[in-house]
Amino acid sequence: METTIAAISTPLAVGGIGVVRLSGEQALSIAQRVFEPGAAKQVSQMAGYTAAYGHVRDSQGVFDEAVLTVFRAPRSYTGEDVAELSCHGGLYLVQRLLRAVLDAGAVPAQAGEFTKRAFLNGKISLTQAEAVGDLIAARSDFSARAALSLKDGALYRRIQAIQGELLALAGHLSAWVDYPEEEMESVTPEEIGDTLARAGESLQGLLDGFGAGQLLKQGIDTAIVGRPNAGKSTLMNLLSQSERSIVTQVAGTTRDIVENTVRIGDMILNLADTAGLRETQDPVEQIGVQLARRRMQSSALVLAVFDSSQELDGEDLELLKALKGRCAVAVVNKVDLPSKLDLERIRQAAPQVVLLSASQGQGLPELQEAIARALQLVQVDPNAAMLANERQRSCAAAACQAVLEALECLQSGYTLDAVTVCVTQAIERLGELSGTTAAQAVVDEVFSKFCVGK
Ligand SMILES: Nc1nc2c(ncn2[C@@H]2O[C@H](COP(=O)(O)OP(=O)(O)OP(=O)(O)O)[C@@H](O)[C@H]2O)c(=O)[nH]1
Ligand SMILES: [Mg+2]
Repeated sequence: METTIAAISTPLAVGGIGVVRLSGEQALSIAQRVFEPGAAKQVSQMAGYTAAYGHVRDSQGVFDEAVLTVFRAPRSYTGEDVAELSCHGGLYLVQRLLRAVLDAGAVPAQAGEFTKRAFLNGKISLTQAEAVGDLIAARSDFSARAALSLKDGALYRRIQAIQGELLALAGHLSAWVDYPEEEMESVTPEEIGDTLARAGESLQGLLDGFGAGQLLKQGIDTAIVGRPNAGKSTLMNLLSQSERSIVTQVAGTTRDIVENTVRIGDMILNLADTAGLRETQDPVEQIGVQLARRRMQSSALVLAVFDSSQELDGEDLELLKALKGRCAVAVVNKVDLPSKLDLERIRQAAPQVVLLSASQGQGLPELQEAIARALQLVQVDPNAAMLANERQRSCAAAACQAVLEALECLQSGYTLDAVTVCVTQAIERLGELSGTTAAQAVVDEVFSKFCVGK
């Protein structure tokens, strides 16, 4: 018999209510042991999607008021009987309630075990289960919308469609291989080629969108660089809306890298404010400058800050050169002061140039737009089918590779056996992606990343 699992499903923190969730065959009988309904209700008689007010008790007696919500199999999150006990939120009460249900026969749920049961009971696909994790982890509107679309099955449907076509093709192919003498009027080599090419394109489309989607979800590593005193730390603070970095009029103020994650519109930027770039004798500052150069190299986006009240110097020109071919925005700062710098020179070197006063906030919307343009991410549609993580990407990449190999076999006149082998491989990889044929280890790995109680 399957165990009945229990866990605290709300954060372990002080709050209005705290929820202990039970799932499994014994969910209602265990709930009955710890919950006393207020009215003359019987827990065992409660229908699905109903709630009852009452009290919770353990061996010491009644310790809180609670509401019991009942979900009957298969119409529940996990597909099993589910009971949710909501008591007052608070570290002590919720843990005491959990202990009470464990004493009454439940076993502690593993991380993600509720969602894993939903998957094993066929309530959701593996990609939809992953979406639940993504939804919980979402830090921006884009991430939340992308996760919701994954949860709604946008990716699953796209994968199913590709898999369906390949399965039909594999059927034709194996008939052909098994009965070569029969006339196969239904498919021609051209049609096989077309089907394979379509599947390949569809998979390639998903793979192409992966990088941009990931960047938007996890944040874009962004280095703020430039000469000492250009206003890098002031820009950091402006974007952070707080005094994150120390700002002084002393050139060489910032030494260590100061990091902060900020949300700008739909984008998450992992900002790094760095030491001003210059030749210096100060050993501490030297290390800071080295760190700054290295961070600039490893970042996906560079915000290069120039002081418009100063003429461009050698260091500025070096920086402009280093921006070539990079995803970068030249930020011409201190435009509230009389301008001395050669703006044309910057415009020639950098594709995105923004005039800003970091201390006064003027030019911030333009900076946001320039960043979006530099990243060319504005056209990523969070509602479209999108690969959500590395696991999904590698399955899709392997499937795509197999499809291309099938196409190659077909075009170079190999036997249809060879084509069939490749198509079968592609189907298997897609099954792994959506979870229909995923190995136990893969499934376990997916759910181990969840929090307990989900
Ligand atoms: N007028 C004006 N002053 C600014 C502006 N932005 C920054 N400053 C001033 O410029 C000076 C240097 O600013 P910081 O932000 O510390 O410059 P930084 O680039 O971080 O300098 P280091 O850390 O030394 O490399 C401070 O006195 C700021 O108040 C601006 O937009 N307008
Ligand atoms: Mg600074």
